[in-house]
Amino acid sequence: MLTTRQLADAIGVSESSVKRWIDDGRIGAIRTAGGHRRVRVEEAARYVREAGMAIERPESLGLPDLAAHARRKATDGEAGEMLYDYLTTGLAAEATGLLMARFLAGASVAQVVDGPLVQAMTKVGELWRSGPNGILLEHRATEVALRALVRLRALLRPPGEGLVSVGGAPAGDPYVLASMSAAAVLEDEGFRATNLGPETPLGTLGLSVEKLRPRLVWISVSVANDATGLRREVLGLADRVRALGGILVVGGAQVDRLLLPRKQALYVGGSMAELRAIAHGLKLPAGGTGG
Ligand code: B12
Repeated sequence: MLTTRQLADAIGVSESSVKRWIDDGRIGAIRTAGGHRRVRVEEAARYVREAGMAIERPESLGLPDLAAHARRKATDGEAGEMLYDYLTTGLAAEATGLLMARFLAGASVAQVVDGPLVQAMTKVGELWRSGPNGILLEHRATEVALRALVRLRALLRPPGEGLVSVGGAPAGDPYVLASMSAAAVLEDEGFRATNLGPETPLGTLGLSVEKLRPRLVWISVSVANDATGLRREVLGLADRVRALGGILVVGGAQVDRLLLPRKQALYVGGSMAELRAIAHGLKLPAGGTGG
């Protein structure tokens, strides 16, 4: 929770302005027992994005350096190159700062992932051909990117009353970033997201569907060694999800190998932007999206 002073310092305005914006409802706040206004970091982030403000002193919000990135106004390609350098040299704070700066400047989580993160990881993916050191860098880059994503998720709206979603990557699939990204994208759309992560047997995902009754279930497929078996399992899960009133969205680098049919309540998506659009459709009044 931020004090009005901390928030004012961070965005470079007077404390009285922050108090006024709270009192006229532009910034959500709670009152302490002693009557002081306190603002959640997620609410501060929402306000900064919507008002198009710059965070001049991110350290007041406990955030890493954002100003350097905010000033650069880099394209997705340039940001991807920078991120690649941060990920492969282990600069987690810089990687976090880059992703956050773009988000706070108004990009959606989907744009941040589909853009710079995928650019950087695609380049990381060329390293393994040059030997074991490449695989080491792949692991390290993934770890650094994961830390940045976790911190970005902390800026997203607190879950509250949002629609429920759950997902993961199937057994035999060790990839962590895609499923974590899906969770962050859904949270950015106001969903409550439970990421079961990599190596989740689809039977286990099915059990959590029965328990949580999600409106949206996602599967991220980066490995499809047994495409026929996985296809069968995915279709089985799709039936279970549909029977309980939800939809299943399947994506990931290897999803095309499953040759999934067009089916009611089963969607195949190629990017985080598509996941976001599908999720957005679910929030519209009935009839908003087709099956
Ligand atoms: C990190 C990484 C690894 C790490 C994974 C660490 C971890 N715990 O996550 C490790 C070191 C384990 C690894 C291992 C291997 N890897 Co690897 N890996 C990668 C790398 C560099 C990044 C993957 C990643 O996280 N991307 C970031 C995410 C966010 O992007 P994404 O997965 O592309 O997802 C996007 C879309 O698919 C979509 N999406 C994803 N999920 C979902 C879900 C839904 C619902 C929707 C709608 C959309 C969606 O949106 C995302 C954003 O646009 C890729 C390179 C690349 N081009 O992707 C290679 C890559 C996937 N690996 C590859 C290879 C060859 C291997 C190895 C065989 C050899 C090696 N490099 O060590 C082993 C095999 C592992 C196995 N068990 O099968 C190849 C695969 C080639 C192929 N087509 O089969 C790639 C493409 C590298 C390359 N250019 O050769 N790897």
